[in-house]
Amino acid sequence: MALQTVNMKDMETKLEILNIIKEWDTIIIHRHERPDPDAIGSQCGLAELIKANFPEKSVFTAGSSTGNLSFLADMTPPDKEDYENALVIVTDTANVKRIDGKDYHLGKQWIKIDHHPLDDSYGEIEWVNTEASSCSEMIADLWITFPEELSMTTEAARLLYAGIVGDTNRFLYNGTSPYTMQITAELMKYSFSHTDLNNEMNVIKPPLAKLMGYVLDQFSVSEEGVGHIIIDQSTLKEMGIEDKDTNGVVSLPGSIEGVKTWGIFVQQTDGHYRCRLRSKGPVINQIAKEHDGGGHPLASGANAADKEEIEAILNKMKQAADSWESSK
Ligand SMILES: [Mn+2]
Repeated sequence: MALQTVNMKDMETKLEILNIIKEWDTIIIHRHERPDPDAIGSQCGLAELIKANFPEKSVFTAGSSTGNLSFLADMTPPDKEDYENALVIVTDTANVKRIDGKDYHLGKQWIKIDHHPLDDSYGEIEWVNTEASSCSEMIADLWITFPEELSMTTEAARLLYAGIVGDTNRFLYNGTSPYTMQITAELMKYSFSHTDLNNEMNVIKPPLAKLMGYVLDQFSVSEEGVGHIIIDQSTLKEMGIEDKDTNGVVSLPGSIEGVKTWGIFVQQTDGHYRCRLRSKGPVINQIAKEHDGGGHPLASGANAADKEEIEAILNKMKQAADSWESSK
């Protein structure tokens, strides 16, 4: 097994995390709300690894049910008492307020493992690797780094593979590195069916297919190359779609000719708009930060109180697109 070259990055932190995991009998793993495959893959992949290598430990996975992604894993939630003598690990979650399962603070020790830019420090140990494609890649990296101490299982490999495929949009996003491909190749040596898994991840429910049609039809692009669409509550209701299902259309506008950066603005039940900002070059996370959000340079989330604030965000994106164009 094992790669020829172990990733030496963050070696001390990885060793520290492995040692802390060994010390605790009870380990509770959290991830972010509205989970995506990487949130579940990193959380449950790590849980599988720990359970397989340290069978005497009690390992729990906390957070709301996984809904559409239950083919990946179901949660094994702890009771409140389980936190009394537990290590809490949070994966794939940049901000404390996005942690799913609000009892995380009851644990006795706290570790953060994440690949988002470091906005909100938390945990006694923070392992943040913004070069990793996904948090699942980081968990696989932990395994590759300590192959004598951690052996992989087919189920953990399946979960970590799903997380990497999810966060890289099937290896298309710029976070995909040669190391991502090497790690994925190692995971593919385990005997899960990646074809079945990919097929399951690619299933689109009919209401989402309708929304995709709506987005492609109604989407507009400015002369600066900034695309946007606003989806209001009445449209969601008409199509029988909930906000959480709109994830499936976020990458869609990226393939329309001339689009450099784009925003999908979905009205929430309280009237405000959840903004998903994406980019093929212009940096947009600073804009997201100025509007109650944050994230990666090319993929961020924000919030807009009303259409005027959406307009303000779009104007900043136009400036970002222009200055990116002139810096080329
Ligand atoms: Mn992620």
